[in-house]
Amino acid sequence: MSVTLHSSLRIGRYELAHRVVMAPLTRMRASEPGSAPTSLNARYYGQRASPDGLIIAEATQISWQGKGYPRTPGIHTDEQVAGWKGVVDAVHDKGGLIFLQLWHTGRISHSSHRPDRGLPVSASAITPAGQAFGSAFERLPYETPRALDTEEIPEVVEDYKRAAARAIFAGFDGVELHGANGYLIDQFLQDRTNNRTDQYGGSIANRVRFLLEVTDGLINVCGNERVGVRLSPFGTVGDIGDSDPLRLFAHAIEALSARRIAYLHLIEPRANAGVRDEANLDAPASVAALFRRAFKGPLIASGGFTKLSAEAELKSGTVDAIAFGRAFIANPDLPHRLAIDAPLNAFDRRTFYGGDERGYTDYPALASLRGVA
Ligand code: 8OZ
Repeated sequence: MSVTLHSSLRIGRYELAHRVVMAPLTRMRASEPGSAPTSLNARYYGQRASPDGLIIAEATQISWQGKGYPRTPGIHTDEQVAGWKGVVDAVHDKGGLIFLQLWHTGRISHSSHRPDRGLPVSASAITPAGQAFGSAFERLPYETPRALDTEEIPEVVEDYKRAAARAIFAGFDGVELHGANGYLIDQFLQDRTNNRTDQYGGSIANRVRFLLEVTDGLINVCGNERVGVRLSPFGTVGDIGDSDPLRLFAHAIEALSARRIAYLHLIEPRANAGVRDEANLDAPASVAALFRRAFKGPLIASGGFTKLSAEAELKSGTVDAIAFGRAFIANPDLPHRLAIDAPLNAFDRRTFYGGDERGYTDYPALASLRGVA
């Protein structure tokens, strides 16, 4: 029988009932100050949970230094851990699984997000093109980041490990390392943002070192079966780029494969198109197809999939699961709707970031549309 969105799948130590994964989605609705998840956030995730279905919770900073946007949550204080416990419980109450995405924004930040007003840090002191978000959602010129000293890098790795330990303590089933979209890990990986001359810069092996040290740190804390990694080869978000992305990402992905992590999560570069900047016309049609053979474990792809295109990908064997973003924002019961070919609610882009329950917890499930309690 051929694989569909509703065939089961083993991911690490978990047996998923279906392959409709909720993608990590920044919604900027944590408490401020404090950057802690709230009961509204718990309600939102609980609505989107399904029995043995996987949710990857939104990008969550590992430290104040890693914070880059207003009202994004953290996992480095007791208050944040308590908030996340509420989220995890709401998902587990419905029999769902939830991983937390661990995030350091690096240079895609602004000093105003940090209690100590320190400059953003990065692999190198290279200013991004574009504008930062200030703490009141205003747009500000990016600052030139401070390059991390070689001796500081183990401290950042420790921040990732502490965040992972807190995530497990809060009850998460695993963690996903955010290595995508031009944030800190990507800033080390790609040569547009990394001109270091120490063991973290120069050769591909050196630029991949930080990703692997962090991954090994997370494996140390959680075990390889509870660690996933998300990458965005050929992406352009965050003014990122590399002179040889094919060789760079093949090297990174083979090294992750050897570590037998729970899954690899790739963002298709076409996801850029129409959403943010222009599409990268140098990008391959499918990075999942390109790197499929380099990674031996489960592969999740995301980026503008519909049921039709998702099932075609699964059937062709290019990927093992599909992560849905915008469709999950607007359809709390997305796995069920896809299973029965029900029509989908349309999403409203104006309420993606910031605000309250509107455009967040008020998208109706089918049952309520049909008048069932
Ligand atoms: C949208 C707005 C802010 C951040 C990413 C975490 O692109 C994000 C993000 C998305 O990975």
